[in-house]
This record gives sequence, C-alpha cells and structure tokens, in this order.
Amino acid sequence: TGQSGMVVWLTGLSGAGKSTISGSLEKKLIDSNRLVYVLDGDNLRHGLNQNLGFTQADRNENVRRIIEVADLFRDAGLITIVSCISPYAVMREVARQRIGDAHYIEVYVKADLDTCIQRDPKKLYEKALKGIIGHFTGISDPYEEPQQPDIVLDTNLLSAEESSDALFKYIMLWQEKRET
Ligand code: GGZ
Repeated sequence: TGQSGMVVWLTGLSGAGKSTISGSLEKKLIDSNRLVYVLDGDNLRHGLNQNLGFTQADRNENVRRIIEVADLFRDAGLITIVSCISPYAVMREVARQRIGDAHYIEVYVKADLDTCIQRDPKKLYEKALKGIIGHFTGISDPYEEPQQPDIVLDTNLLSAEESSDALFKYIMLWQEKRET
C-alpha cells in the first residue's frame, strides 16, 4: 500500500468518546496494514505539554504543538489520529492550513453535554460543576462547535465500535479518492 500520511483530527467535549474511538480506529487501521499513531491531548499533557494549563492561551499553545507533531508524523507517512478537545475554531483552522487540506480530516465527535455529564468517567464534570476545577470545557469554558466538519460521529446514537467503523470506512474512501 503506497500510502501517504494524513491527519485525522478528532474534536469534541471531554467524555464525548474521542479516545475510545481513536483506540478502536487505530486497531482497525493496524489490522489493514496501515502505519498509524495516536496523539492524545490528555496523554501529551503529561510530557510534551506538561507546562500548559487550560486558559485559552495555554490550550492554543497545546493545540499548536500537537499540530506540529501531527504534521511531522504525517510527513513520515503515518495516518496520525489526533484526539484533543481543541475547543477553539481558529486553532482547528490553523491545523487545516498548516497540515494542508489534502492531508486533513476534521471529525466532530459529538455528544450532548448532558450525556457527557452522565458518563463522567473521570468524575471531572462533577468537580467542574462544584467549582473544584475551573475553566472546564462545556461548564466554565467554551466549546465552539465545528461548523463544517468532514464527518460527524454522534455518540448519543452510535456505539464507539459503530463510530470507529464509520470513520474507518470514511478514511478508506477518502484515500481512494486522493489516489485517483
Ligand atoms: C477540559 C480538562 C480540564 C479542563 C482536565 N477542561 O476527557 P479527558 O479529561 O480524559 O481529556 C480532557 C483533557 C483535555 O486536554 P486536551 O489537550 O484535549 O484539551 S485542549 O484541546 O482544550 O487543550 C480532560 C482533562 O484533560 N481535563 N482539566 N479544565 N478538560
């Protein structure tokens, strides 16, 4: 497979399902012999981005670094899956510009705020609602919904498996179109 790299950028609220879908998509791509790597916002905040918090400036710097790393992996020929809230539309636009339209897919992992609050796997919403954590996306910090994502995965309706399946198929078709 003479594959060329690309970036699959997952944006959405905390708890929307980005990390789960990323992991499951990664597995499907590996099973079909693709080179793939996942860049997860939460994980990168333990190393590369450990000096950054959640102000708008810090989130933008976080996303800026992720864009640069993602573009390097893409350049190396990998399907690079990015999973980070990336709440500001401007920075997602920076990503598309920097990485290039021809190598970039924006995926909106969509779930209602109420659903995310119900799921609350890390009990972060509970803390945010009590005011123990500030600047929390959806509660005390903004999330700008994508206006023209390439694909929307509505995790209120789809399981993580169904979502990653739909995304996998979308990527396969997208790559076919690019190659011809
Ligand atoms: C949002 C926060 C916050 C605040 C900690 N707001 O769902 P998670 O837990 O596992 O992933 C979230 C992660 C957000 O990091 P990102 O790098 O994706 O954010 S951004 O793109 O906006 O820079 C969440 C956890 O960190 N977390 N505090 N205040 N999410």
